[in-house]
Amino acid sequence: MQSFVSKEDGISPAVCSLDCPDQCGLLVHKKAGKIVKIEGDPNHPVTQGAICNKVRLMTERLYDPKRLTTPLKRVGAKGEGTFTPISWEEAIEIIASNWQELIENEGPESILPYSFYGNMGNINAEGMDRRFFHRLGASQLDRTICQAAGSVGYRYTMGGAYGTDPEETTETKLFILWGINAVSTNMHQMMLAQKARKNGAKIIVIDVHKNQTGKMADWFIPIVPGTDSALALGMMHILFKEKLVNEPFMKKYTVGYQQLEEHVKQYDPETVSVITGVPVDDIYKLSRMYAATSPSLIRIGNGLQHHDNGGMIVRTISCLPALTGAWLEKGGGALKSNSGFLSHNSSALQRPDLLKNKQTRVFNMNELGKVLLETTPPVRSLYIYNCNPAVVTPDSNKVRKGLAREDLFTVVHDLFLTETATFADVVLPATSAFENTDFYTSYWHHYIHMQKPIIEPYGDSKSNTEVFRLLARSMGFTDDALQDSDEELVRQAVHHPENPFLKDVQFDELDEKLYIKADRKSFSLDNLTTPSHKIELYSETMVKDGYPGLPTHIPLVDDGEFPFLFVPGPNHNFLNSTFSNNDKHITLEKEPKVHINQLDAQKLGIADGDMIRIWNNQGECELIAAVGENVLPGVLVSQGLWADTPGKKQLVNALTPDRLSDMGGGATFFSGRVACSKELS
Ligand SMILES: Nc1nc2c(c(=O)[nH]1)N[C@H]1C(S)=C(S)[C@@H](COP(=O)(O)OP(=O)(O)OC[C@H]3O[C@@H](n4cnc5c(=O)[nH]c(N)nc54)[C@H](O)[C@@H]3O)O[C@H]1N2
Ligand SMILES: Nc1nc2c(c(=O)[nH]1)N[C@H]1C(S)=C(S)[C@@H](COP(=O)(O)OP(=O)(O)OC[C@H]3O[C@@H](n4cnc5c(=O)[nH]c(N)nc54)[C@H](O)[C@@H]3O)O[C@H]1N2
Ligand code: SF4
Ligand SMILES: [Mo]
Repeated sequence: MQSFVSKEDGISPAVCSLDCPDQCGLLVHKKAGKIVKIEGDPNHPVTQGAICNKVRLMTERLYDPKRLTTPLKRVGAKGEGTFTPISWEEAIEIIASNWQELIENEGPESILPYSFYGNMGNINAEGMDRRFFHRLGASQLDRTICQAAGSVGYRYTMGGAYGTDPEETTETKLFILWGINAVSTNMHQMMLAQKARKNGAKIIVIDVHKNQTGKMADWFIPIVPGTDSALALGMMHILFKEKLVNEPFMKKYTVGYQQLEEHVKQYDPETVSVITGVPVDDIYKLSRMYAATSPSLIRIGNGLQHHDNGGMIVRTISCLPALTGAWLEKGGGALKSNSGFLSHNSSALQRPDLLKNKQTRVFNMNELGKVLLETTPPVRSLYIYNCNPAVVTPDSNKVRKGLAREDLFTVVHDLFLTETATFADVVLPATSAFENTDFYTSYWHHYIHMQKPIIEPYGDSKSNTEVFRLLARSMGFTDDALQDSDEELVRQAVHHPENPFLKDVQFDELDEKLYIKADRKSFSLDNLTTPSHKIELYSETMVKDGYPGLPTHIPLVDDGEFPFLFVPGPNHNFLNSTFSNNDKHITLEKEPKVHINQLDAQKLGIADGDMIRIWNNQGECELIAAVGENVLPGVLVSQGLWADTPGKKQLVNALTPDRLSDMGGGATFFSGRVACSKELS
């Protein structure tokens, strides 16, 4: 199957490969072997033909003249970006001989893979790569940059990544979009909410930035960054005090509600208002509305967990639906991630047995700068794919200093010569997802998708799986598992009888139908995957893990004297750093802005449209001030991970801390402090 790409023109169904919860069904139009148009698949049950602008313009990226077509070898200084084309044979030979030498002299753990989900396809993002590096015995990477803290926090309450089925949210009557910029980052949830709104639903947005989503809300509630646990606890205080809780539900389905009632007495609305900046009256109004409106859904975003206390924030918010019993109603409950419903057979896919019980060291991806500059014995080689750490990883000046090390042998596999790739010794050209076989599992809706290749590989590009097969052969690794075809990899991974929601899904059926919905019938509030099988308002496991057993507000880490909290999130027209190098997308996004409250701007003599300097002890950047009331005083919000551009200083991660969050070793992008001024350096 995977080697066969139809020569025929026509329209093929496909799935979006990007790291986005919506995982849209697409229709890809092909003419003379080239993709000429991408649109939404109107038959897709959830995404129903609507797609974002980014992917509607994807052909610009697929055929961008800057796309890599051959392997490259560095001829200039690291970071300078001067390369010469080489053959695949030469590229693989350089990599294999470097690694063989390193393995002999310094051991396999001197080699570190570094990747994330630039392509969400499971076999290309966490399949053959894992097999290969397990067999090699490389150091391992803890992939914590995105949702780690919140996932752990949510799991303490609910047992795993199980939430409301988004398809049922047309029935929802109250949406609380909490720390999620859904208009940009989960557009179909917004569309479903709009549909529900026609039937009288209300949309509340709780955010530190009145962005595109906040502007569409019926009620926007601005909050001080990192204080959402306090607000949720204040709501619980009112729900208990005013007897708005659903006692029979709590009795039947939860652990610890009586302790919680006592515990939240300290979070009276006056105290909470001082912490959160939310007026006392609004805390009452929100709590009463939440209790009175049913079904209610809390859509928990990833933004609000990119904080020092992000795990506890999500842990706390996810307790709320249990107080009102919102879970019992169709369209009610909470939705952080639904990936639990679609979990595949990861041990069959990743083959941890190839490690042969070796305990290799593990590095947290958020600490890449430290890992490269401070580890002994040192990491001597990086293999980077599906990821652009020179732009996306916190404290990026430190990351780049590490990448510039002369004694570090770096390979980057990507579609473009990214900022990260400019530091590589060898660059390998990657296929796009439309050139690959893979399967995809959404972390929002309940569908598993099959993707078959629609076009031939661009230039001499190769998929991730194919490169690892070549590397395995060249390294003399003879294990059959390292030569399995893409189809075999998918087949092994989707066969997962242990996941009750996918137990009946077979490869052949998926291959034929292209998407199948997980069967959530066996999901039961009586039988959650927490230790008690109930919703754990009090968690013994948390106590064992060193946290308070009850949801608690824990302030952000003291990050020094700088006057502003800096929240540099994603933007509408890029997908993390993807598209930030594509002209059409840059034009749509216009320029990198930083939102500042007018009171702060006035004090600093900053006018709307001024280029301002933002700095802290780690570095600086220059962004264009958007003055107004979209953020609270003391907060700066920027949007987008902009590409390096000559003469501009727009690398926001130069300023973000590489501290780890309270849970899961997550990132703390939004908990850093900065100063700003009109004076440029
Ligand atoms: N267009 C587009 N879509 C994307 C992405 C993209 O880059 N562009 N990225 C994809 C990826 S990988 C992810 S993880 C998701 C991320 O998408 P979301 O889950 O929406 O997360 P963010 O956009 O990072 O942040 C969401 C909101 O949280 C707010 N926020 C920050 N701190 C706090 C806080 O302390 N409290 C509250 N209440 N709000 C806070 C921010 O202002 C922002 O509006 O989107 C995915 N989809
Ligand atoms: N300041 C700040 N920083 C952030 C965030 C934030 O909100 N603020 N968000 C964070 C979050 S949530 C995330 S998830 C990370 C995301 O960070 P990354 O995972 O680095 O995501 P992208 O920037 O989209 O880069 C993905 C890269 O993978 C490449 N790629 C795509 N498909 C393939 C393929 O099949 N093979 C190979 N080899 N390469 C491929 C793309 O061309 C692109 O260069 O960023 C984090 N960084
Ligand atoms: S990026 Fe998200 S919204 Fe856009 S097409 Fe892909 S899955 Fe759909
Ligand atoms: Mo993410």
